[in-house]
Amino acid sequence: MATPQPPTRGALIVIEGLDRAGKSTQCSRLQQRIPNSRIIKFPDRSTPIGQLINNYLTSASSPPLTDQAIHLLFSANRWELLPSLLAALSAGETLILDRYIYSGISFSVAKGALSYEYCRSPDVGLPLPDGIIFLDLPPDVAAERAGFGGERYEKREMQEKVREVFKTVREREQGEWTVVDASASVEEVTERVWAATEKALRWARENELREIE
Ligand code: DGP
Repeated sequence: MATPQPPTRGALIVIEGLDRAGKSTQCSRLQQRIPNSRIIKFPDRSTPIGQLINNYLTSASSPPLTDQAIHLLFSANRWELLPSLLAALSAGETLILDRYIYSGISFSVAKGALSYEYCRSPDVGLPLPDGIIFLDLPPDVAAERAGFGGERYEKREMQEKVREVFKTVREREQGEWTVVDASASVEEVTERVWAATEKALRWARENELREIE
């Protein structure tokens, strides 16, 4: 009788980009195509830590949190979900993350007061994605999309800075990066995102999950 095999692990796929780049749409489309998959959105505003983050983003915290405090809360929000992420991956579920540590570094560095090394350090030890897809969109195009402008960071100048820092992040951070021009049609973006995802799914079938160093 054949010995039952443990399930192969799920893949960890990250979609990153500026605000209004189309991340949520692409995450849903991926989720529809990948059997046994789930979207995890960061920040997860439903937890107590996530509620503090939500208050900050909607300018409801008074006095406002310092740059250091909010930076560490964003990271803590990822760490608090880690046990459930690892359990899902080892049960064979593929996770599609809508933002991850790369937003964490880019938004905080873009504010100007915190160094790159400081910003990346709290996330060291979290799982390294099998593929990171960056939806690239000039901030002036993003600004024309519906819904732009409501929250703290959704200002054109800030988004320009974030886009610049993301370039450094893509050069410095390990992992398989794919940049997709998000100003193309939704269908074209979907196909490019899918091509990168297929590679990540293959990688995950053949390789152990690693940690961010
Ligand atoms: P979203 O819920 O995806 O609209 O993200 C909320 C805002 O917070 C958005 O402007 C991007 C920013 N953001 C997301 N993750 C982080 C993070 O880890 N650190 C910082 N400083 N900002 C983040």
